[in-house]
Amino acid sequence: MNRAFYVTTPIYYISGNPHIGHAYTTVVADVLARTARTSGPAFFLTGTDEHGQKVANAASAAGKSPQQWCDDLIPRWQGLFAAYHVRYDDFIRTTQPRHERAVQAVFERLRDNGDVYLGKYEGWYCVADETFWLESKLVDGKCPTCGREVQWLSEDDWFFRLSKYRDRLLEHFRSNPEWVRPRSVYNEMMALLEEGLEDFSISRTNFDWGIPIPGGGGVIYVWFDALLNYITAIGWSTDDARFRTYWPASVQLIGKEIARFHTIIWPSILFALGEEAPQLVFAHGWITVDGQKIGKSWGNAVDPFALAERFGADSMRYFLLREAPFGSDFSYSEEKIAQRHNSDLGNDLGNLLRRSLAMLEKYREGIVPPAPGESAFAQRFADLPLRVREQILDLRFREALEDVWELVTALNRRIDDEKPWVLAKSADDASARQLDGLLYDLCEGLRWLAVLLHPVMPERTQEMWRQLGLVDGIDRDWSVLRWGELAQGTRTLPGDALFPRIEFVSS
Ligand code: ME8
Repeated sequence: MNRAFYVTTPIYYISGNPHIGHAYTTVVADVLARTARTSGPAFFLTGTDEHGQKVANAASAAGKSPQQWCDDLIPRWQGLFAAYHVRYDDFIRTTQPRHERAVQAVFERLRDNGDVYLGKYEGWYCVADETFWLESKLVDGKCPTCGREVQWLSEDDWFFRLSKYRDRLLEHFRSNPEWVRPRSVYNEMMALLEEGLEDFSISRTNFDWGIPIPGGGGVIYVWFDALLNYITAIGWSTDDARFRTYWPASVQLIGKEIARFHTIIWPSILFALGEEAPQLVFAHGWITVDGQKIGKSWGNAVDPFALAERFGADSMRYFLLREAPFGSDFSYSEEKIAQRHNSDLGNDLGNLLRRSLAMLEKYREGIVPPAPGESAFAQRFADLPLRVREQILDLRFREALEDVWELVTALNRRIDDEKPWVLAKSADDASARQLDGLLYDLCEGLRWLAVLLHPVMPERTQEMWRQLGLVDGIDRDWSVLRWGELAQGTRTLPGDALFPRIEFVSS
């Protein structure tokens, strides 16, 4: 079946300014979507989570209505993604009527089939995390996740029959050991499942900033509302053909702190609706500063706009994907970003382009010479595009970049070994042919690099493409990338440095 690739990010709480952690997940999704699009249809969804008490409180502190407050913040979020060269297909806001109507339809469907029922809720609640807690889970009487005070709630609520789906979910985990990655998160979630699951409240009556429960009785719990965005955006209940094209999602990206919502509650809601669980939920690690997770409420949030401005969005994207194996935490520092920018990007890649085009200019008037024909060099890299695509779509970004860098290194080494400046001085035909072959391979290698790095660095690779004298085709299908396709006679257009050096003075 020709199903489209569908990737999602969490929808972010709109209650504050975006930080680098939000850019991280969204950039990763963008890289996946751009890579998938080279071989078929792909759909990339992100958005904002706009309901709940936290948002209502923040709006009221700012003296605005919650809707006004959200509307005022949206440009900042969308601006962040634009600043990081993210190209999503849809941006869902949970206050949009398309979403609200579909969430109400889910509620009614599950109430009709008995998976949603009326009961009494009494227990602890953390507003900052919008999470209910059992007494036994509290740490010193406070929220175990964020350490804040919790409040006691006692209300008549609608409940979701989560307990009913435990066995099915356990079976799903057992027969699909790769559906939650990394393995550490899978194991943690399995342990929770083995402990047992309790039904949970999905309605709130002590505030009204949420989707009204059909027929009255408060508003729908913000997580129940938010999780459904992944299917309301693609036409669940309104456009079945579209929905079936995309669901189940290929990859749902999340930070590991929200794994329980996405791997236990979310698939159970889907099962209750008669739908399949997503194919993969990947719970990635945290970007930390001094060992602490970066978060908007922690006072250590780093302004992601300033970072993109200072280092360039594409260098930031490269750093985020290259710095750590995807899944692990990693610490962030401007020094590390500057190092990646200056070394991998400036010295290795940027200089390769600059040197190659300068030599072509000097020795062949900037015109691409004839292709050398079959070579061991071309042979060595023949499977690189498909290998890299597989690694990216398997979320092994660091390995993919390391493999691409083998080509960067090999091309740089050929310049050092074959010494074009010596070849250019000798008058014999063999040297001239060797120089032609080398210059051709350098340009062809750079063309490949632009193609393979395009999903990661969409803007800088476009500039490489332009300097190589190329116009269309940077987003071509990687499976038909062949060494030797670069046309003889192409006029290259050397330009400014791709990654100008950034002086970094550590404070
Ligand atoms: O949890 N490192 O929204 P949120 C890496 N609205 N990624 C980080 C990060 C960090 N330090 N900090 C945040 C919510 N993230 C809910 C989600 S989904 C139906 C509802 C990223 O604004 C990471 O993807 O708190 C994390 O899961 C997400 O932002 C949390 O965003």
